Amino acid sequence: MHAQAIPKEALAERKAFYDRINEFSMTPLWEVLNALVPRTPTTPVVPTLWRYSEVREHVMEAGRLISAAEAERRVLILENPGLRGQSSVTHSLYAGLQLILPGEVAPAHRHSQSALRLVLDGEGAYTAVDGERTTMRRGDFIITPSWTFHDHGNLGSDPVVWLDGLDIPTVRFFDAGFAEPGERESQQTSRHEGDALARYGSNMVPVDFYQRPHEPTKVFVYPFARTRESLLGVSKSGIDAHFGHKLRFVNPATGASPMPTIGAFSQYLPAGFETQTYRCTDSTVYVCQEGEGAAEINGQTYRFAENDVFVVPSWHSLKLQAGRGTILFSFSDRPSQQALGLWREQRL
Ligand code: GTQ
Repeated sequence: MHAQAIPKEALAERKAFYDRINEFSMTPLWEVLNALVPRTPTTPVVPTLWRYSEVREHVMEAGRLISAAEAERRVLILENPGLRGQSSVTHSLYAGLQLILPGEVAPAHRHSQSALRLVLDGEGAYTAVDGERTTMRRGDFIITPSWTFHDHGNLGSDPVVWLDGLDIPTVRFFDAGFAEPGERESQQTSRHEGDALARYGSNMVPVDFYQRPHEPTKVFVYPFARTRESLLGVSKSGIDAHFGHKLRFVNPATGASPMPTIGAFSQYLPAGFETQTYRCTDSTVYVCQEGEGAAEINGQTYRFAENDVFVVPSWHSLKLQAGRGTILFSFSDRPSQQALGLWREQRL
């Protein structure tokens, strides 16, 4: 920025001035202005890939070291290498791999943080949200909106692993976090399994039901079987050059994101398909649900297989390639950015 060199004495005088005002908790804007308002987004988030084949054994080992009851939630946090120590996978979001062993319970609680689960491995677990249980099947996308009681349990004979995505860093940024334990370990169910999906998730809602635009959805499970059917259904018509066949999950009553702080998406890339380059301001966490392929992020290639998780940071260019037919789930803070009028994208 500074075209001409500044004399040494002037610099020393400024430095002495900065030291004096430092006592008053003041600091000069002009030293940091360009970093504060960059011409294009900058981020400490770095592209990262967690291979499930490499991390699964560590998740299982956690199961030998601590019970779900003692841990409350037995989770290995996926920490972005650019944000170590901050329990963050992107600047605004948290991700972790949660393990629940046969017979275990992760006790009921609620918090202002919103959560999503994507079931990766094993069968027989359930999540209960606000009085209703749902069996967790591989690929299912399940949500626990802000301040809803939730507990998890495993009634089967396999260890069950899922990916947790929460808006913990977002809520921390606003210093707006509250939490409360439930009265009992496993909440009493007040509705049969499938009630919410029948009532709110079948192109109809109860006759007297109305939601304001940003209220979270009453549908708390988006079964993979349905998602897959929709993706394959739309794939019979034209394909988008940047996204393949990509759908976003919605609150069916409003068309808005299922939860206000986290957006979720699923896309199908046919075998051999390669996307055009794309970038957007929401750092995004991807999970390979089916198939395999490669993500080229700012020119660097990451090969992924089933259950692998990878992060594409804000304003990094992304090109996806599918080996076999591939289904990618993804989530980001897009609805927060859109609500604040900040979100941008670019198709290259
Ligand atoms: O399942 O309620 O990964 O409260 C972090 C915090 C999971 C949960 C996490 C949580 C949960």
